Amino acid sequence: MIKGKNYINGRFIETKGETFEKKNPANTDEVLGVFPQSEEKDINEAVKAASKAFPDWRSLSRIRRGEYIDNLVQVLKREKEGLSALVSKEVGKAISEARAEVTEGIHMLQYVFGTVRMPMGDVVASEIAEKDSFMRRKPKGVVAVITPWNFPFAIPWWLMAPSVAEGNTVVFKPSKETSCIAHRLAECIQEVGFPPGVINIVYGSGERCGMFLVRHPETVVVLFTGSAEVGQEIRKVCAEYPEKMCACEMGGKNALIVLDDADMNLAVNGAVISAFKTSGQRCTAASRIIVHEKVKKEFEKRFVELSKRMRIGDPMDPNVFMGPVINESQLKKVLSYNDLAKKEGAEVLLEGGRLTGPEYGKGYFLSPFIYRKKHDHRSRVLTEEVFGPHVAVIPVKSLEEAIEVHNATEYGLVLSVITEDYRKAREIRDRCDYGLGYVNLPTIGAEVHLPFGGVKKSGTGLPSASTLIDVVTHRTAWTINYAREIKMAQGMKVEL
Ligand code: UN1
Repeated sequence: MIKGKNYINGRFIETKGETFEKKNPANTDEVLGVFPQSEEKDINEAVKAASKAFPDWRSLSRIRRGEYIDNLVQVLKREKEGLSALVSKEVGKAISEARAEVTEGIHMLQYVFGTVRMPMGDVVASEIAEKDSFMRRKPKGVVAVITPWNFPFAIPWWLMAPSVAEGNTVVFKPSKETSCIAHRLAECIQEVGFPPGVINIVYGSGERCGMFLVRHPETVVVLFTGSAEVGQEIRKVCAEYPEKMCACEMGGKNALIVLDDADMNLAVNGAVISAFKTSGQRCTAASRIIVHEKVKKEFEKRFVELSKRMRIGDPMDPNVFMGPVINESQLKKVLSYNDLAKKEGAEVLLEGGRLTGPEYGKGYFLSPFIYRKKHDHRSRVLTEEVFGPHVAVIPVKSLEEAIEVHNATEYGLVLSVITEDYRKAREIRDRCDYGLGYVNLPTIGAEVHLPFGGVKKSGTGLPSASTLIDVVTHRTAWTINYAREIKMAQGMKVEL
């Protein structure tokens, strides 16, 4: 069992106050760790350490900062199997998915390490021949990183790696649900020997410590991934400060669109992977399958058959496809949406519910719930994010209707279209609202060197992963005159 301590200024800090426990969602008898519930004073201490570390860290060469990242990659690679097992246990995701997540986090660090020797700006011409202008990126200061439980390894690195490589310092508050993995990250960060204060980690709830981090006058950037409701609250708080900016990645009501010419194997496998990997608890998961009437019958039959075959159980068992959901409240939320679908008149294609019995009794296991429902913009189940193994099949009569139904939610994160017709795929590409689009693939599985972020209620228009550099640096203009006199642009006269 892990006894977690806040990691501030390069040290694990003893705290006396309240604590909270983290349990294994597949077996709630097992306590995985105990952590301090941090308060305002702990946040203040962490931000102070990050502020103090900023000037020296910023002064290091970008390449030298990158070397810390490279050293971190070596440590994380060595620890990969243990980290993957911990992710699987703590989140309940299948071990192969946990390994993929750790790989994804390492990829982000490798990507960032590569960028430190790449240009950090541009040189541009001036109207005046004797002038050179530079566009240079400068770090901003202390970055607050607040992350969700569903990707406790990869998302923190998507956000922290570019932040620190560019010369910022970080205070990281993980979800309470994944404090164990954050604690292991702190140990790896300490082993690498990052200068004290460059990365600080504090545990606790969003309300009791996350919001203090957002409100702290010295956190100039807030990077948040989580629900649209919390994201919106964070945006409002940030707007009260003159220079604080935030980049929020929030949920989705993603769709897989199966057109009338679709390859059925791609459609059916793509639907199962999109809807049920990580028990549907990815912001990239598809909870809507928009299917052309012509292929609906075959698609539904095969989709239900394949979903029934999915092995559900202990996520550490390599043959298991779907583990438990994260906690009791998530489980209840999914069940209430299953009920709501029926109340809204959905036709149930595969009944889902809580699994009981010896293999499941101690965890939060759910079986998949699949239903058919015609689109209706007033329907809550067809427009609200559920975050669980709950998926709607929505029949449509044409490409036109598929596009209309796709766009009829407040979200816009991921879409996928299954088609053999490149013209139809292009219509989807250009007319649908999304941040990540796929053709003949599931909606999940983005790679780190692409932008990751959605439109509408899904994001703030500042994608993370590779493009986060735009958020954590300020683009400055720097102009030098090589002449012995002053010559102005725009034809401005300077003679008196
Ligand atoms: C998330 O669900 O919050 O594209 C992140 C994917 C993963 C990342 C998901 N690479 O499914």
